Amino acid sequence: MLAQEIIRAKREGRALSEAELQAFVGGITDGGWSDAQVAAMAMAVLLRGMGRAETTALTLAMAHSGERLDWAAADLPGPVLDKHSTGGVGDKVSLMLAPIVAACGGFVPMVSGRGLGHTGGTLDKLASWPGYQLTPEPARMQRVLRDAGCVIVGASARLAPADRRLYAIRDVTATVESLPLITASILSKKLAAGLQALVMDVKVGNGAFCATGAEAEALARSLVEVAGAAGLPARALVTDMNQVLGRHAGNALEVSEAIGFLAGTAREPRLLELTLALSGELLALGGLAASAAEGAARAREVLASGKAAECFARMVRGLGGPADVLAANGAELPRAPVVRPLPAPADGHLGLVDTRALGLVIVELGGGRRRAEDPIDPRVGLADVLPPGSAVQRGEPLLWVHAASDDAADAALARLATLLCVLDPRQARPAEPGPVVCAVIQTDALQCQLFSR
Ligand code: IUR
Repeated sequence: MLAQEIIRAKREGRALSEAELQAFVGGITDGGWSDAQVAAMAMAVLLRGMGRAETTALTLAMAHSGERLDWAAADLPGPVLDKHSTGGVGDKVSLMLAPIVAACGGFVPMVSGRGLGHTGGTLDKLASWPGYQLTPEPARMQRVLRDAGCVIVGASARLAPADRRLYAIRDVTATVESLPLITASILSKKLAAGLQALVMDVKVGNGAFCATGAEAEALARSLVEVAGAAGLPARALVTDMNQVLGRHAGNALEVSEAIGFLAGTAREPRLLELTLALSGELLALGGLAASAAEGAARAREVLASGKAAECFARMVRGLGGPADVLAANGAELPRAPVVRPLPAPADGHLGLVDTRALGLVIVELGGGRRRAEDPIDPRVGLADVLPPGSAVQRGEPLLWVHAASDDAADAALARLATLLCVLDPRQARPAEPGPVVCAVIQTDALQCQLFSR
């Protein structure tokens, strides 16, 4: 099958056969297709689209392009479950959801990515601890999963290798924004990880990849339908990303917020609501709760009892992080040498904020990457960020900048002063943040009870 003939077929808008899609993925994986051919195909898909059956065939071919994790031999006494987020500023939900689901009887082998752009990656957050093993040997990963119920690690290059090459080419050819290619990219890695159910958090808003509700819903539907067709029961929540999620954004700051959340010292209400909602959906999908509401109630119980915190501590210890992460309460995390407030310029209420721009301030501080090979400074970020709509008095901190130097703090504060505006209540109505969970997307055909209770 000639690559150029397959590209031509898609260019003309024809639906590709399973065999043609397998040839495409095979060519990506073994180098049989050149970068130019892969890029031309990506552009043809972006312009012509793909039906659900095509997207499913592409996703499965990519999932089978390398190693696949198989948990059957591990004989785990519960379902293997996972979560994916399309990424947001301050989104540290995975750090809490994995141990919550573990404490409820699930097993969560979470293969996470590094961040690129204005949203942070879970892996970068955990890399804040110097000893934490991001890519343990498979035997260690299995041991920690069995012992703690969850293990958050980086993807091995051998898992869905077709996605690695295809994503790198999409990234430099303006072909990232293709629904079928995004769907296949996200799901191929999750399918290769051998899951039994998946919950997805599709973010919408000014800090998200999807700016509008319609875009987010289309992506959520594509993900849920293709996952189902590929044999992976899945649901997606469309959730708000028009403000920083939780109080802190920045790697070590977010880990410290997650520890406080699990230990019960501070649970920011929107972060709590979203964490419970996603956990509840996943527990229900995995058969560990009769409904999402019952799952959320169970999640609340294991948070209150400290069981979720124990699972997190066991995972961190098992992967070489601090021996007792809860007792230390984040003390081992690296801290920025410069911490400065952004004072409110006047009395009033905080207006809506460009969340993506806040994320880019963290990148400028050194807490994110511009290019894949950039190093990360785990210490920096924004702390105690007040939510839009907050009533503030002149001089009160709107947030705190954690920076590596005075110069970096000055530059961040100057930029932030233009992003966070305090409105006079006599002239403008206070901003009213929308609900955290905007929609739940599931396929009616899928009633998945994997494990009888
Ligand atoms: N995350 C992925 O894993 N793949 C994609 O294409 C995008 C985000 I966009």
